[in-house]
Amino acid sequence: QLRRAVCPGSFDPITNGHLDIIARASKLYDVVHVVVMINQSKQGLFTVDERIGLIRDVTAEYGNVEVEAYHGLLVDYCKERDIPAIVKGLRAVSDFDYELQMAQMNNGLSGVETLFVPTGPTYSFLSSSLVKEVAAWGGDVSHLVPPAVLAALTERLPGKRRG
Ligand code: COD
Repeated sequence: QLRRAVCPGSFDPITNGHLDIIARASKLYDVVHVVVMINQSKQGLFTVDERIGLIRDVTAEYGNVEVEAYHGLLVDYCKERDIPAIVKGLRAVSDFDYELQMAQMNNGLSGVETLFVPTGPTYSFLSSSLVKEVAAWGGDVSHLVPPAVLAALTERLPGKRRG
């Protein structure tokens, strides 16, 4: 049986921090499911389909990453596909509190395990929301996101430059 894990998130958009975790998970598991969890109360910069397209684009080289969207509880996604593990990145102590709560809730709901991978130190300050804010003001984010994401950001945010 193939060993599978899920890397869930909003991925609005995917950053080099996400990609680092996905790449490392792809070495540990036979198949990594990257899942864009749909949150209807959160309006994204990119549509769910656009996010999926970008993730597929930048993870294609790993060869064992599958990308899709899911609307519902993460534990239900795992149960439907018989996936026993969630892999999450931890950036700092500030992530730990909320991530621990979710890990314990998810384990209590279904028995699914959460494994934490420490972020690469160069990505510990990196989040999709900061990337969007810096890019919106014309700041350079080329070292923080893959080239395809940089191009998508530049196209989506051209009018918001400072001035
Ligand atoms: N370095 C390392 N890891 C990172 C970095 C970075 N710089 N940035 C992000 N990550 C990792 C983290 O593990 C993070 O959790 C994950 O990538 C996704 O990040 P985001 O910002 O795209 O996504 P979030 O934090 O909005 O995702 C939250 C979930 C969608 C995973 C969560 O809300 C969820 O599971 N929702 C589904 C509904 C559900 O089941 N709710 C009950 C939860 S108990």
